[in-house]
Amino acid sequence: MPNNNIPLLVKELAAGKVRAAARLISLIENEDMGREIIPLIHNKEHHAYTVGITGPPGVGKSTLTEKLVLQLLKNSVKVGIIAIDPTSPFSGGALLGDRIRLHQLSTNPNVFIRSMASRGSLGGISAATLDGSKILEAFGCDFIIIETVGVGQSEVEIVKHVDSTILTLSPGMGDDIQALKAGIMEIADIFVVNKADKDGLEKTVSEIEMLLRASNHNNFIPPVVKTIARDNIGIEELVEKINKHREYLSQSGDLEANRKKRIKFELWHRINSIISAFIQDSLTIETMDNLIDDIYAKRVDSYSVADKIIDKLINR
Ligand SMILES: Nc1nc2c(ncn2[C@@H]2O[C@H](COP(=O)(O)OP(=O)(O)OP(=O)(O)O)[C@@H](O)[C@H]2O)c(=O)[nH]1
Ligand SMILES: [Mg+2]
Repeated sequence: MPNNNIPLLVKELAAGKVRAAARLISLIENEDMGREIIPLIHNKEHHAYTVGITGPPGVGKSTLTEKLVLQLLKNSVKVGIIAIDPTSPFSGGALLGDRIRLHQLSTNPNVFIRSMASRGSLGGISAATLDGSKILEAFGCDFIIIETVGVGQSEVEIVKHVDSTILTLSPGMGDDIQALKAGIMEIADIFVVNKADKDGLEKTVSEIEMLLRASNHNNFIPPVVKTIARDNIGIEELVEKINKHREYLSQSGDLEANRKKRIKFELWHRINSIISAFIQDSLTIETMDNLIDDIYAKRVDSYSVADKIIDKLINR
């Protein structure tokens, strides 16, 4: 029977037991137990640096992640990887996880790999993913890499939750790059053009640089790194650029400011969900139906009804 003794699991997590980390993340993801687990975690000294890797399907994000992690491990750090699977009714979101588990990282004791579904509503990234990365931080990871597929608005929400965002593209994506203009160009901290062995590399790089010049980057100009992830080429430079961005964030004070912004966002999300659950619990279906009838018949308006519901709850 799987272990559900949360205090014990949290203790084992602090001691670096992989199985405890895995079990706790499952409890958070599948049983919605973040509320029970996260308050028990007290690892005040340790901060993990979080990196998001996003980009269109098949550009080589997982290959890049693997090589990046191997490079980071040279400085003997502990790395956590969360691969976010788009939840599909067919795959159940397990496909990427299976694939990523196949490679050589999965046997390294300093690497923790986890695949999680993208369902949920913290703006594209699930609340469970955020709690999952808290578990990995408590587990002692120095770096946490989150891989997400896609360049649509909801997928790139990842940037609101990590310290550095890497947008991965590949040669021959002319039209796609044009389409990226809105939003993502402004949010990526580092651009990677992977599959640099393919035709059209320089064209893609110069298109990105052109768009970058036209967009809004005041202080930190995102570098464009060419990689051949498959052959481990360009990865050292990528690590260098990540470290540079990290340094910039630390020195400018943005690292702390951005993290506090994320805490604010998360805190409001929690407050809002607790309040709505509370209000929903306090309203019977019958009361709700009556109120709807009243609004329908124009006896009253929805603003006044909402105010009344809140007033009643606060003053009772
Ligand atoms: N030619 C070439 N192929 C590469 C390179 N890097 C990765 N690939 C190949 O590209 C394919 C897709 O790689 P993945 O790492 O799975 O790409 P991904 O972006 O994680 O894919 P999804 O998670 O499915 O979106 C694989 O067959 C890789 O071997 C590269 O630098 N050059
Ligand atoms: Mg992948």
